[in-house]
Amino acid sequence: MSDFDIIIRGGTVVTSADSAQCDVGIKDGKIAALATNLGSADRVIDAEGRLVLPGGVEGHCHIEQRSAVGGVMNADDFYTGTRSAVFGGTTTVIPFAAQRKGATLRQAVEEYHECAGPKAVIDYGFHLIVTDPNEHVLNEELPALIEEGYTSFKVYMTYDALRLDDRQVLDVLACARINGGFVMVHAENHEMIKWLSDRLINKGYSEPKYHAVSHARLAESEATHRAIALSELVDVPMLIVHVSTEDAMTEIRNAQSAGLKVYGETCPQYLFLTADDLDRDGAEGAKFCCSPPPRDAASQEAIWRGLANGTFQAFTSDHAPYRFDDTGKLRAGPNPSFKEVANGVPGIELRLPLLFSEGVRKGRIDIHQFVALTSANIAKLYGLHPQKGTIAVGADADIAIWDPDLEKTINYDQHIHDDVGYTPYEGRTVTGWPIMVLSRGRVAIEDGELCVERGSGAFLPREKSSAAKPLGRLVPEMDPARNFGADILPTANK
Ligand code: DUC
Ligand code: ZN
Ligand code: ZN
Repeated sequence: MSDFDIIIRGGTVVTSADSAQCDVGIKDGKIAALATNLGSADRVIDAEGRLVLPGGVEGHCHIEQRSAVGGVMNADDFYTGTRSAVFGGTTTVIPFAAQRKGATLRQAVEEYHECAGPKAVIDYGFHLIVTDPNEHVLNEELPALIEEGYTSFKVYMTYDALRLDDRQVLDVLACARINGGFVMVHAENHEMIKWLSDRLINKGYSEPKYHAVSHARLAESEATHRAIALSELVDVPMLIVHVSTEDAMTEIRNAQSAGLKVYGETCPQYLFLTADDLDRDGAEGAKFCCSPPPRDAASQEAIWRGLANGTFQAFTSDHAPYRFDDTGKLRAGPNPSFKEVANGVPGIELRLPLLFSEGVRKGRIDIHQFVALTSANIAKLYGLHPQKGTIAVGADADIAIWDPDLEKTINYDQHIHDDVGYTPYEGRTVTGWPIMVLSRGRVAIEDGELCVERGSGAFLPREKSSAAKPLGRLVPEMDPARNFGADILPTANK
């Protein structure tokens, strides 16, 4: 009998912390040894000249979810969404189980499990989206679901169908503090966006490009500032998702400098697209409508700085896929107003290659930062580390073997495996691709083929994250020693 099921031989093994020239021994789906001269295996994979990286952990994607604008169904189901992810070197996804208004969180979780179980080809967890934080949700459902491994949840400060007001956000934060949940926030000022949208539409400015005008930069930075203030008031950490502007990033940076546990996430669309993409011919601009919208070259440079200097912990795709037809972006007709276009761009497959090519190859970040931003940090933030996000003895054998020099000019039909029908990154030349991917020790991608079955991905209940632990630093008004003894801080026993 062989010592291992698989040995990956001769590659450079890289984690968020280290690089080593060593072999990887895999047994029963786990990494069993890291050394040279490992002995025998049923299969030896030659990784000479290759990088052996932890598989990507996708911390923000929407799969089989309906849009906030118009209730449009995502283009990808759990088969095509996870297939596309794994072709791009990602081995874990954490999409959302979104509470429908009037329905329970439990119903959402059950519905998304029914979708994912028979279809996912790689491992998955679920964040929750809380749209109705009523007493039952806050006191019964969320505490129970957190204990069952749904340890993170997103709240929206905008969208009529999803938004919470500040008081509701505070209620969710209090619940997170008491139960060890981790809160993600979509931070945009709802009234600013609505007011701008109404004025634009009333004056006849309805093409997709005006989406970028309606979602003003100030709407993002103001809401980011406010969200951070709410988090500080309750002393509960928070992650601001899909940051697109320098000003919002600076709010996060300032909070971090002040010692607050505020985390930041950004996405490829804020590095590689601009508002000018929304101004393409006809309705083409609708392909690039997402919220917040892509901004400009100066914003892109700022976001790169935030990736390099550690302001951002997570680089995710925010894959929110809609077809460019009457099932998706054009549901309201061939020339929809920007108000009628489902918000979101696809990117789950190109997330890693784009960052590798433009970030690592061009020297903006190093390879360890790349692993941290795309895999290790996300696994840590969401309670999956060290099972996911690293190459270490005992971790799941989720591994992407990269050819750092392989160059491709992106062509949707040739290179992309989602069900969207287009990529916003068409025609861009990218250097460095995952050429072989293992998921829990199974060869998932080889020679450009998917080698794992529908439904073979496993659900991942997640631990409570240490990132979610309160700082223990109270503002005076919450501190009984300084607030005349008022006992109002949400804690586990109250
Ligand atoms: N927010 C997301 O997180 N994804 C898509 C659209 C949106 O507003
Ligand atoms: Zn969002
Ligand atoms: Zn999203």
